[in-house]
Amino acid sequence: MGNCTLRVKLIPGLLTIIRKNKAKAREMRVLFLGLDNAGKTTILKRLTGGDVREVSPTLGFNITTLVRTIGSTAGAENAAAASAGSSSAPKPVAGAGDTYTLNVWDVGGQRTLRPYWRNYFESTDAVVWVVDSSDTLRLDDCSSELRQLLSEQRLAGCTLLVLANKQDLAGSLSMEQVRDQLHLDGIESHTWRILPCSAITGEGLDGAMDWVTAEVASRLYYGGRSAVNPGVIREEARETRAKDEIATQVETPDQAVDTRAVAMAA
Ligand SMILES: Nc1nc2c(ncn2[C@@H]2O[C@H](COP(=O)(O)OP(=O)(O)OP(=O)(O)O)[C@@H](O)[C@H]2O)c(=O)[nH]1
Ligand SMILES: [Mg+2]
Repeated sequence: MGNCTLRVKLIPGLLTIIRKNKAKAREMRVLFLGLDNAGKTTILKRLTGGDVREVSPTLGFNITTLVRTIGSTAGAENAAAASAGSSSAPKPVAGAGDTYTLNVWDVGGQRTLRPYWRNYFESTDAVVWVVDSSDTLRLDDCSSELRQLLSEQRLAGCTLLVLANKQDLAGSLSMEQVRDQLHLDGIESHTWRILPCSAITGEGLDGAMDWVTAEVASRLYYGGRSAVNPGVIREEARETRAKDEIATQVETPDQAVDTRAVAMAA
């Protein structure tokens, strides 16, 4: 009986400590999606200092951990200022100087793999939608896949960053042209930005990742759009997430690759 009382008193205390520690860890889950050949894996290779010439189509998914420190103003605000579209004005960078761990899921975009995307939706804080700006023939396909994604209940409330990739290629559409072709101005369900980049030269990537990190951080950790007590919300989300990740790995196609690249990107 005495033992039982002690346990009842200890468990809530332990839970509080665990919650506080997890909140301090400041993690976020980011999903990299887009049509095949858009450059998702190459962008992540570039951000982690890997060899961008050694990239092959992703047949399952890759998990990459990015550790990023938000700049005081430079990256995130410049990115916001350079971007087009979202009606919200650039806002101060939440938690400048704070470090965040981004658990990034890079999922293969081939048509046969797209039905599996839904296995990765749960507890996603941000979607990075990568576009091959030189692939003008598939922009309609790209647009309708994005629409479908944004209508997903489990992605409601997450931040959307659209990357107009391959800006180094002559003949690529500009960021504004990609924004128009994808009808981004009509998006009211999600906070979004479009930014130009090149995975090959690396241009635009840091600013873009700073923006998405700052945006998610402001919501999760600084009382942005999200409600009270983000630490508790995060803890609950994480418990669900752990269960989902186990399920996801079971449901992923046989060819699934799980390459863990841990990078100190910031
Ligand atoms: N010129 C140029 N080529 C790029 C750029 N980004 C990616 N590529 C090339 O585009 C091809 C596809 O890149 P991936 O990173 O494999 O594309 P992905 O989106 O991961 O494709 P899936 O894994 O099939 O979904 C590769 O040959 C890359 O070298 C870029 O910014 N500029
Ligand atoms: Mg890939």
